[in-house]
Amino acid sequence: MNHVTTEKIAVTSPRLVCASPAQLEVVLAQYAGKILGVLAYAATKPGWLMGDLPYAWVTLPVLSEEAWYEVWVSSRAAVVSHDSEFRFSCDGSLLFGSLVFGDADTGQLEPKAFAAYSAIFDLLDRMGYPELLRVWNYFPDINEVGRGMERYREFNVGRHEAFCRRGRAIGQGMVPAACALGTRQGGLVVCFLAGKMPGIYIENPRQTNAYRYPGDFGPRSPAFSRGVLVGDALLVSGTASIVGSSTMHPGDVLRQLGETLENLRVVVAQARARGFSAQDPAGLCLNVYLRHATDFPLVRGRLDAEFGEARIAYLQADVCRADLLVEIEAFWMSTP
Ligand code: 3EB
Repeated sequence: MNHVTTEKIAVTSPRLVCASPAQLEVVLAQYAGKILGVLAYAATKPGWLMGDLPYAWVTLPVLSEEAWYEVWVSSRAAVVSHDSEFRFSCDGSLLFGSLVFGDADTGQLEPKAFAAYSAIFDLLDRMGYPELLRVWNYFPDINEVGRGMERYREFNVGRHEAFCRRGRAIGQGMVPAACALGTRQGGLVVCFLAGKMPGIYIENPRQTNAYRYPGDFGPRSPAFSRGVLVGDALLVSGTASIVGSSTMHPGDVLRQLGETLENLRVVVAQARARGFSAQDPAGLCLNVYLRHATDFPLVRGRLDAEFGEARIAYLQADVCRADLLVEIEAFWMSTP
């Protein structure tokens, strides 16, 4: 007699705890054993040692604090492992990892992006967490022209190629939520959240799906969705002043901000139609990336009025199109 057993995997919802340098030690102690990984945003190398945890230092100036830590947490025990170039942690439902290629400021970015994504896919397949849910991409000189092409476009070619070579269809929209920002130093930093089960991938009807952007934005389209629902948590990709596939309001940061907020509202509305239910602004975390530090007071004024209780980090970064002045990514979880 044949017994077909289907393993039932309880999906965990990721949690995000944001910490200033003064809060970090307490947060790490409070969530010990459940931490998936840490993104450390700081212009100068943070002195704090993360021990064994998967973590990445993102070399961006933080405008609102000295440094800013995103501590990704599971509701279950998370086990840290090492495997070739990776440090990652798994909770039976989610896997978080980071990959740093030290020399991304020299040479071509396309093969580095291809190698990074290929290595990530190999790890996920090997570990049995095949679904890429959310990716954070940071590398220097994103708007500089490399070998005949802007480096962000080179990055897109390598990323796209890695998806295709590993048989991961892009055209059906099973692509992770993501962000891609330019740093001023350091290598290619890629952090990723993956799952045993796919997420619910969200698109924005005001915007062309990024994986269908026309060829004027580069020879290969960027492989990301506008957001992903993982359990009851919503992870919104880097969102900017783009309607259709065109940049709106070049040169005007406040109007770009208004367009970005409208795009964020639409992504959240799309997620609600697919079951997202968090309402409490205290469960909302935003990263606001500004091309020019001088725009910080103006943008903060507007966002303070818009999002009272949310945790907001302001970072100075190059946005992946030279005419974009602001980009916002969001995480929203239910509060108990
Ligand atoms: C955009 O909407 C703005 O290449 O992974 C936002 C989020 C952007 C992710 C990526 C790029 C990426 O096209 C740029």
